[in-house]
Amino acid sequence: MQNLAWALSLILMAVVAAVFLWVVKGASRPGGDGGAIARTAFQWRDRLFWLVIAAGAAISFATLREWPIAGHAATAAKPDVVIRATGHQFRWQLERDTVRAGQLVEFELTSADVNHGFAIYKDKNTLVAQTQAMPGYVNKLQVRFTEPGDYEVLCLEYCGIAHHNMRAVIKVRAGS
Ligand SMILES: [Cu+2]
Repeated sequence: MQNLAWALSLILMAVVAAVFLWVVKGASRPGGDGGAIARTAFQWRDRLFWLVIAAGAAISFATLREWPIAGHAATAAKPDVVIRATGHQFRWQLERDTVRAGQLVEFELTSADVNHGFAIYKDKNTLVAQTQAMPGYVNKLQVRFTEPGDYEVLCLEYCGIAHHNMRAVIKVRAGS
């Protein structure tokens, strides 16, 4: 479904771009009096237009090539521990809740009902990592806990009346 939506979006974007280029190509040049100045202005506008397009393409290519979220596809390293986790209204179900400091832990997140936000906190206010837990999808989140301690898991997506009760604890023991 997602792939179909993506393909349709690409096709529609191509159609819009083609219509746009066709209109640009067919647009008439200014004529009449004041022609020389207007022509120069239009020439500059044309050049600037293509310059902006080229700059936009180059900047997009340079900045979007690397996926900015760790733990996806080619950037993902092989984890030491995999923990399957499921969000429910209104609790977290973790396959295991104890790991060792220094291990690369991969959470495989999904949801049994609605969207939840799986967020791992160190202390009260430091967000360590987060991703969405979505029904029908498995989202992978890789985390390397460097410091031992208790890490609290909270829900970052308002998912219903007892959303605030969605708490779990990941215990990170000192590494061996
Ligand atoms: Cu929630």
